[in-house]
Amino acid sequence: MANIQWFPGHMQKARREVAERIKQVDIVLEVVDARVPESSRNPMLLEMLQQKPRISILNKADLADPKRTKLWLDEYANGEQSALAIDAQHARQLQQIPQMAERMLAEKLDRKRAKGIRNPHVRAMCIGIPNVGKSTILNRLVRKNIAVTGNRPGVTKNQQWLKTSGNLELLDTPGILWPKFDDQIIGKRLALTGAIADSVFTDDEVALWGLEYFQANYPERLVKHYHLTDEELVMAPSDLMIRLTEKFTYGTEYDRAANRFINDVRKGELGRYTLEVPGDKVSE
Ligand SMILES: Nc1nc2c(ncn2[C@@H]2O[C@H](COP(=O)(O)OP(=O)(O)OP(=O)(O)O)[C@@H](O)[C@H]2O)c(=O)[nH]1
Ligand SMILES: [Mg+2]
Repeated sequence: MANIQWFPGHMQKARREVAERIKQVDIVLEVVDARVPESSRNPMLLEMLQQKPRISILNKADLADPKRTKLWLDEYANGEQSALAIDAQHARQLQQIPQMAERMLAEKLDRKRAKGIRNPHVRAMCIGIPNVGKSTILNRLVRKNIAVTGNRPGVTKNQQWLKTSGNLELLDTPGILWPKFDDQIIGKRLALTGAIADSVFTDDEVALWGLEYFQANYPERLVKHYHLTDEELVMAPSDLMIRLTEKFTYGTEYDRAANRFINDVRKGELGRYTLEVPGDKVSE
């Protein structure tokens, strides 16, 4: 369910449900897209967390620019925010999740052990905007441990705790929240990666923004993939789009060219990329 339309009623319901489930866990796994780590965060999660510990999981790291992923991880570390970069699709770095959770909850677990609980569990849930990979993470983590631990007090009947390795128990239903919509740049970053419905912006708007971003940040990728000359590389994005349309032999079908560029970016044809770095301004 990649492209939910969020209406105020939906948001309120999602918020209520997530707030209810947060109460049941020891730690929250905030899943974001490593290509847009800030823009793919839900704006309200922080206040919903109250005092609950959180690990920010930069998923789809296989698609993101590794240098920039490192910048982001350093930024989080500086802010004393626990964060991990993983590739759930190919099950890379996943075991860091239970390990980090146990480290963060060491005191609480020790207290439980002191009370005689021999093998205390860590309860967690994935939270994030649509399409960031919450279900993939959940499935990968429980792959060999589908066994359900049964009903426990305080857990509604239709929710189950799924066992993973490392004493981690995951709530079976991830919390789906909404992205930040109120900002044009954030919206375009999300649109270019395919995180929000294609109806929010026109292909033309998204492609022009994306072209400009790649011209400024990854010019060599444009040169390599579209065989751009030096002169083409510095054209105004709208002129470059016209030039690309010609190169694609699409006549005057600019929208078709815009759509092709967007799909090339999303499919990774232009390489691994990240559309924001720490400290980027958020408003246009
Ligand atoms: N390349 C890559 N793709 C991923 C990764 N994780 C998930 N995906 C893909 O991203 C898409 C969305 O993954 P889901 O796990 O369904 O995402 P979700 O957050 O559960 O989405 P909703 O249920 O709609 O909220 C799927 O096509 C996955 O195969 C990853 O680490 N790398
Ligand atoms: Mg899902």
